[in-house]
Amino acid sequence: MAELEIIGVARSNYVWTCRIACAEKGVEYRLTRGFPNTPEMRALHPFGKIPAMRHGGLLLCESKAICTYVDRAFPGPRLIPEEPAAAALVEQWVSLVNTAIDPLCMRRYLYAHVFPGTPDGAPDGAAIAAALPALGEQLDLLDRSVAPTGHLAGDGFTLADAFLVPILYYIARLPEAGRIMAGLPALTGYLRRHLARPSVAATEPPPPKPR
Ligand SMILES: N[C@@H](CCC(=O)N[C@@H](CS)C(=O)NCC(=O)O)C(=O)O
Repeated sequence: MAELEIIGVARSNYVWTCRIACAEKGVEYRLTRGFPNTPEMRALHPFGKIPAMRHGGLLLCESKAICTYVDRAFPGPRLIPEEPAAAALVEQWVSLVNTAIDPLCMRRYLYAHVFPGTPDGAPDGAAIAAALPALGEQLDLLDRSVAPTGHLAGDGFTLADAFLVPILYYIARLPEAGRIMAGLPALTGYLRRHLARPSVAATEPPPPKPR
């Protein structure tokens, strides 16, 4: 079978999700460096985002499409279950993570720390403060949602967890989110357990460069 190639950079939460999906399925792949908003990525993704994927003649972008393809094209444990109601719950959480949780936690809150656009490169305190009320609400929701089973959808690891864990990993290291999460034992335990999962531990990105 042709080699599968994921194009992007390891630090991207969406690239990490695709790598977790491959690791869960036991799919070997090559990670090819590709940076967002470059001509190379615009040739692979209409908006120049990462990741993209190549497999034989198939070129795909969008992490959900890539992970769903990997799940269906290869044997191994299902990341989206067969059973319609269970599958729908996974789809629901993947959608909530991608349309609400990533935009707030990563694009607004984390970016205000790491890509602040301030003259001296210091974190954007006003943007961080503005994000905190909604951040607290989202983390609280996630804490309540993972409390019953230790997973986001159903009682086993699914694609929903593969989308959420990289986001939590990044924000838990930041002071405000770290403080909020310290008061949310179910979510903290969820993150700790999933970071120890072999597919997640084996694909953990390199540590961020010191500022
Ligand atoms: N909906 C896309 C989002 C991918 C995405 O936002 N990737 C980020 C890196 S984590 C990116 O390429 N950002 C560059 C930009 O938005 O300009 C997916 O699920 O793959």
